[in-house]
Amino acid sequence: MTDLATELGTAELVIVANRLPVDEVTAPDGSSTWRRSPGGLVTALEPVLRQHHGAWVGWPGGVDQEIEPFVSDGLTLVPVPLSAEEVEEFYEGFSNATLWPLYHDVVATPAFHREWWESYVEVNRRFTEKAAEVAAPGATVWVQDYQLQLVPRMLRDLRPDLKIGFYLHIPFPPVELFLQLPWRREILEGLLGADLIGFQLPGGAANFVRLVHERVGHETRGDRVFLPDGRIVRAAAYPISIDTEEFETLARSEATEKRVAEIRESLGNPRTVFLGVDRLDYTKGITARLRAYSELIASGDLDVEECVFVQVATPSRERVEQYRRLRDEIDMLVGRVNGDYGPLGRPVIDYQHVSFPREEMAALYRAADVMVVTPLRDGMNLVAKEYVACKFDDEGALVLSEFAGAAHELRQAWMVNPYDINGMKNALLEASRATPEDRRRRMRAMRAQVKEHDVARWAATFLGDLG
Ligand code: GDG
Repeated sequence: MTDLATELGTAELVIVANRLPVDEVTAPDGSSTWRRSPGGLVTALEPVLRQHHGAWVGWPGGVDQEIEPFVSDGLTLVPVPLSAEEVEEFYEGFSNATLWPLYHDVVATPAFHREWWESYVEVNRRFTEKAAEVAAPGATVWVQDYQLQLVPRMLRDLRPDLKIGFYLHIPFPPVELFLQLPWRREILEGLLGADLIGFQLPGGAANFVRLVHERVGHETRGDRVFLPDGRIVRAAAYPISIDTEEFETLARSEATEKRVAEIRESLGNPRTVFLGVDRLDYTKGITARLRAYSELIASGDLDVEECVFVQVATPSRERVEQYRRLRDEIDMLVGRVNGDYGPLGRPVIDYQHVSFPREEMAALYRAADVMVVTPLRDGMNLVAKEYVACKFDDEGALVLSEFAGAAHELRQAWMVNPYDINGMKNALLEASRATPEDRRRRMRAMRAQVKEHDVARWAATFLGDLG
């Protein structure tokens, strides 16, 4: 037997996630290869997957790709195909236009469609079947995120021998909001198929346990649910993190150092660089943040000759209607502010609707004096942690929304309520005018937090508790 779980039924650890951790790249001659997609999850899980004869089950990202399991960079990957209709109904529909807004405090209105739900059930079953095929007897299966909440139950029915964990990367909503979901009972039952259910924050775990008690009628005590068949399910918080060392190493490199100088130069060597980095998503609070900043420019509290706001908004879910509208809204806002207040050749807001390589991200973080992270609701927000990880000289200030999971750990940030524009304006001013000692004291404390709690520790803790 090889070290790789290429034979069916031999994987001791199976990760089941919506996406495989690779993207298909097509060469000019038409041939295609797979390239590892950057991301903390795969970095964290790679060593454990190797150690434990592991496999990763996920969608390869295209339409109707019938691909046999394969090995890429030493990882065994098991593709789950989706049809064009399923991409529309399961992925863009139920996952991203029903569950995503519902779980983020309905900051956009969730759409409920019965066909989308049917597709969600169908696709969850397909993921389950693949996972059941590759898992060795008694293996551990770790299911990831909101797209796959029915998998734990379906998998337990097929394979009662498995140890099953589930982790939700986004917030689990308050009881009153969750109850809007026509399929609320099925989702709760789906999750209860797991032995351990992980949430970003204790509040999410508590919401879940309360719902199970009130709506499914199971006995609960603390973080435990007692099922009629004698099984005990635990629901607890495991705040996710980043590969802190990797970011710091990247930030310290000479190439980054050089790039930081180039970036500041190209921005006109301003005194203060404000930075926002987000997927272009309505949960991230991009418009309100840019509005707060432009009011400070309009009033003269911030001088356009001395400051610039760099906003990176990575393209995301571009076929979903609400995301298209948001993009137009931001385009209009940035255009208006730059037209009204930007001197020739100097934008007030330098808006980048692109995805940058990781190296460029590290340079941007290092170049930024004030990082502005103001989601209306966010499970964790890794950008805030990445910024802190890159500030090895303890310089820089973080403005952070109370409604990001990260606010529970990065307590020394300038905290804001992203719905309070005046409050955000004050925080932006305070953070940019704080004394170097004050900034350093805060940054040191936050750095100690992310250094100790990195993504490897997150994965090890969850898997340890599951085992
Ligand atoms: C979900 C939850 C939770 C962004 N632009 C570029 C780029 N990024 C990277 C960032 C960061 C990641 O994408 C975004 O992570 P976040 O945590 O900020 O947000 P979501 O994508 O919404 O993630 C969230 C997370 O899952 C993990 O559990 O924290 O709450 O919503 O790593 O650096 N990376 C590169 N170029 C870009 O232009 N290379």
